[in-house]
Amino acid sequence: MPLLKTLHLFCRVVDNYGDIGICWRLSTQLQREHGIAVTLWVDDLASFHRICPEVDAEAATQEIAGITVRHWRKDGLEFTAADVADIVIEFFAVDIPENYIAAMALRNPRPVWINFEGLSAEEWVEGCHTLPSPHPRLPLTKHFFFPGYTGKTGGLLHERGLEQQRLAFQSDRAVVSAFLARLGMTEQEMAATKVSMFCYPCAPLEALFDVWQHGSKPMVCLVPEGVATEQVAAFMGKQSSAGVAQTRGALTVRVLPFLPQPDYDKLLWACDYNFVRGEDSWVRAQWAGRPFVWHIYPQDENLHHVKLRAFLQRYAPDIGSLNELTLQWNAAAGEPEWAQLWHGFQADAPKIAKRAEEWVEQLLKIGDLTSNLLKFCEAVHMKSGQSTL
Ligand code: TRH
Repeated sequence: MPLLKTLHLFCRVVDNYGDIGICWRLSTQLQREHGIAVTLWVDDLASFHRICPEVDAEAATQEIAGITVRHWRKDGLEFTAADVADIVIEFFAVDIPENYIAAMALRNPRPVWINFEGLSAEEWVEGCHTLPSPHPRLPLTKHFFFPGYTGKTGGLLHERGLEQQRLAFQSDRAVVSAFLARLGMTEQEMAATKVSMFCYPCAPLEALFDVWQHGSKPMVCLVPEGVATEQVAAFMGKQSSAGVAQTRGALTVRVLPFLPQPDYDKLLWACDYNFVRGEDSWVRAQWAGRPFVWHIYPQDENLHHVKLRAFLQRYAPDIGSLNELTLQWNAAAGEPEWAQLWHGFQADAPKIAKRAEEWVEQLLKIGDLTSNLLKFCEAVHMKSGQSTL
């Protein structure tokens, strides 16, 4: 039996799907693999519904896959000490309600309070992971928990059995074909080089479409609905919805429905190359063991370029073509010559594919984030010795 049995996770959707995507993944893993009773407070059920169609975007409270999901409206919520969980997580430094914090201070024992941070490959993360931050007035201490790439960080989210599922899927051509056929792909498209595309609207996708269109080998680019809509419409010659495909030269662009999270994993497993973005799809592409290009979430003053370079330095310092294509994709270097960049990347494809597989092995050694998080929470709980007020 776990020492700490209940957990409240507070998620505010700043934009897009990464905030809720990560919180949902964490919640399900805590519940399924560790038997924790999770309540997920989230302020945007419509975004949640897109990655998890079981979600009712109108319900104030609902039970999904054993997790209590509560629509987090800013006002009108009352909390007493009895409402507070053993572990309280604020995601990406979200402000949890003041009256909830007051109730935390009255609870006996006090909860373990975690600020769950964003993923970065930068070195400073090791120094900040698990740091305490005492509340200025109340007898409460919050701890920072950072995902990361070394044993001195929290590691990455990774469900038990994920690796076996991936390998079984990727080694069974019939299963892969059945999955792609379900997405509407023809056999001819399946035989082409398959690329999945998930990027921010500012990505220079038209330039890549142009290179692929004039390439010598057939390529299929699979774009979930709502992604890069302008560039896709320009290629298609019209606004396009799920199910629409258009071929020009060697390139077919196919619009897919926006997939439920588990199917998105399968898409990454099925494709030869994956373009991913933000945080969660980027991590899933790493677990897919296939070559990927990351479009990082843009920040003011190009701060994200530092984070991008830190990752490339860790991931593939010796593969110039991958570095160059990724930096150009993120407008982080020079004047792009897209045909040259893509051909360089393709020429190195075997090396890049090998690195992708080696990287999975390396990451698996760190242990999964959810187990690391619970171990840390238990240690904080034991150390604080707060069995009584
Ligand atoms: O959607 P993102 O850009 O999300 C975020 C947010 O912008 C957030 O504010 C920021 O903090 C973070 O990026 C860095 O990209 P991300 O993180 O990859 O999240 C996308 C989620 O959507 C992920 O859980 C995978 C999921 N997804 C599907 O379930 N189906 C799909 O078809 C696609 C394309 C994605």
